[in-house]
Parts: sequence; structure tokens; C-alpha cells
Amino acid sequence: MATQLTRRETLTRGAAAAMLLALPEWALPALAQGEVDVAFTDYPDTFVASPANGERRFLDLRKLDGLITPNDRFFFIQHYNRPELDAAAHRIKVTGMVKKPLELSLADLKAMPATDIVNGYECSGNSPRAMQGLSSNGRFTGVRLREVLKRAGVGDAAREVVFFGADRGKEDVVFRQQTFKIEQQFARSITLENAQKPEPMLVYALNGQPLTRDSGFPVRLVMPGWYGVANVKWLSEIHLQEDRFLGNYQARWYRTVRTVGGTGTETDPETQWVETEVTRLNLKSVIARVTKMGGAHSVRGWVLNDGTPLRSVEVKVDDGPWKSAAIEPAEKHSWKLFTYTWEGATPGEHTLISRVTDVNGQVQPTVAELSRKKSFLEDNSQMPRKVMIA
Ligand SMILES: Nc1nc2c(c(=O)[nH]1)N[C@H]1C(S)=C(S)[C@@H](COP(=O)(O)O)O[C@H]1N2
Ligand SMILES: [Mo]
Repeated sequence: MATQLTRRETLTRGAAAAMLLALPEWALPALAQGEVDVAFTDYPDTFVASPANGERRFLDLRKLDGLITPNDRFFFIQHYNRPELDAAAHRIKVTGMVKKPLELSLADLKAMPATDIVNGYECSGNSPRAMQGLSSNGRFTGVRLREVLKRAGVGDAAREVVFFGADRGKEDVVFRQQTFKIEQQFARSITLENAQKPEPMLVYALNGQPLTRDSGFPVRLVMPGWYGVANVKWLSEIHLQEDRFLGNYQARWYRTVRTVGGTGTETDPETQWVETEVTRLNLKSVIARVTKMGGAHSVRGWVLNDGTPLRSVEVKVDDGPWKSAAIEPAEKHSWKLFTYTWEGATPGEHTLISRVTDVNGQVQPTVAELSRKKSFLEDNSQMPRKVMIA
């Protein structure tokens, strides 16, 4: 079931190989001359990477061909509308418990010292159902959040930093038996302590290009090592306060519910139900692409986590032993690409699965090991993939 590359693709790759040094990093050809894709037999024909209405885009992992996801393939998703903001008129307000409230333009941010980070993330709803396509990795440019906070001067009582997007929608706000329909802006918060770490950034460029409308133009927050939901797009206000922020996207809809203790059944009094916020990326590996060159197969994929260094990625074929994959070094918060060289693949259908272990000995869980997680977000379970070897 190997898919031959088209002549044009082969020529493009050949030309790319010849000009390697002149090319941007995402154009590095992952496939050598003569290397061909092996199709997955479990990739649903009905799976649509990008709906026709253009409201969201999934990354087609089968085309993974380098560390950096090109801008026109970078996944995007959001809950409300996608506002089209005028960069010249747009201001980011810094309000609340600050010594000096600010109104920053894009030009103001660009005048501050710029910094760069390669950051990979996934939506916390990313899963086998989404063919893991709610994930990407890019180089973001902008200014450190803490520099902006320093300019405004953090008030003594401030404990929480809330980020509002310019997008808005009607939400059901539920209080006991009452439901209010309230139009409000998308908003998320982090603690002041997290906001003052070096990593959080207000970014205006992705892979050297201005953000697009879909990726949050003109400015968004990036929280390296966190799930996508933290990266507020179309940033319009940064508000400092003392109290916890309880907006729906913070306190209700981005939570994980799991059971601990007892048997885990609803009737067992020993079982506790624990709710946690969706924050840092859980350790996860995903097989993206399988190729064949001569008699050898390569199994490639990515790893995402909170930045903790990795110990190993392993791949298992059918009921065989776990075998180690090579991990390509990359920046702390970049996703890490791995390659497993699969020798002696026999004709027929095979199941491939990967698992990653970090230096603390944390291992990516199996589906069964995650069974105590009752809500669907934060699915970092090992995902089997099927291929047919000709
Ligand atoms: N303003 C705003 N920012 C947002 C959202 C949103 O609905 N509105 N969705 C969040 C979610 S759930 C995810 S997964 C990421 C997706 O980022 P991307 O569209 O750039 O890939 O954006 C986050 N930032
Ligand atoms: Mo998300």
C-alpha cells in the first residue's frame, strides 16, 4: 500500500536537497530520494483535516516533514468568532491592580526587545478522534510578558493575571438553578507567579511572518509547555486582580475529572472525584508517518510535554518487544521528533504503537491506565496505528 510520490514532489525534494542551506528550517526534506509513504489503514476516509467553511484547521500528521509546522498548515481552532482586527488601531490594555495602566499598540510591542521561542502545543481536546491533528510546532517572536508587567508596575495585592481576547460570544452562565445568557469575551487566567516566569510571551510573529487572523492577529499570548487553551488569541486586555478568575473557559470547560481511591465506581464511598484545571501539557508521543526505502521502514512521530527532558521513545510492532527510537534534539519547548527504524517488516497488516518516558521516569499511559479520567480533555494515551506492508 505504499503511495508513490508524484514526480513533482520528487523533483521538489531533489531541488530542496541541493539548496539545503538557503532554505527556511521547515523546508528540510524529511524524505530521501526513493523514500515513499506507507499508508495507514486506520486513517478514516471521512476524516476532514480542514472543513470547507474554513473555521478551523487540523494538521495532517501524515505530511510531517520537518520540525517546524509551516504557517499554512499550522492547526487553528477557537470557540467564538475570529475577529479581523486593525493592527494600527488595536490596543492591548493593561488594567486592574497596576501602578500605571497601559494601552499598547503593536508598534509599542515591536519597539521592545524581541525574543524568539520554538514552541509546540496541542489542544487539550486533541485525541485519536481528531487524528491528533490539533497540534503544531512553530517559532514564535514577541516580547516577554514579564517585561510588559514591569512597565505597568504590578500592584502589591495582585495575585492573578487575566487575558481577554477580542472575540466574544453568548454563554450560559450557570449559578445553582439559574442560567444567565451573557455575551462575553474569551478569557483565561494564570497566577502572577506563572506570569512573571521568563517563558510567557506576547507574540506577533510565527515562523518569521506576522500572525494571521486565524492564529490571533495582531498579538496573542503564548504559554510554553501549556495546552493550547492558555494561548489567548486576539489579545485585547491584560487585567491584574487579587481574586481567582472564574470565567467559563477557566473554571468550568477546561477541567479534567478523574476518580481516585476505591474501585472508581459512582456508588463506592471510598472513591473520590477530583477536578483539576487544564494547564501543562501531559507527556505524549504520537506516530505521524511511516515510510519505506528499499527494505527498511521508518516510523516517525512527535513528542509533546511540559519541557521536562526525555529519557526515551520506544516503538512496538504487534506483540513484539519495545524498541528504542532516535530522538532529534530540539529547544526545550519545541516538540521532539523521533524516528524508529523498522527492520524486516513482513507483508500484511501491522499495529504500531509508541510510548515516551521522561527523565523523572514518568511513562506515557496506556488507554487502560487512563480509564480513571472521566472527562475527554487531556488524552495523552498511547495510540495504536495500523499499516499494510505490501
Ligand atoms: N481569543 C481566543 N483565544 C483562544 C481560543 C479562543 O477561543 N479565543 N481558543 C484556545 C484554544 S482552545 C486553543 S487549542 C488554541 C488554539 O490555537 P491555534 O488556533 O493558534 O492553533 O487557542 C486558544 N486561544
Ligand atoms: Mo483547545
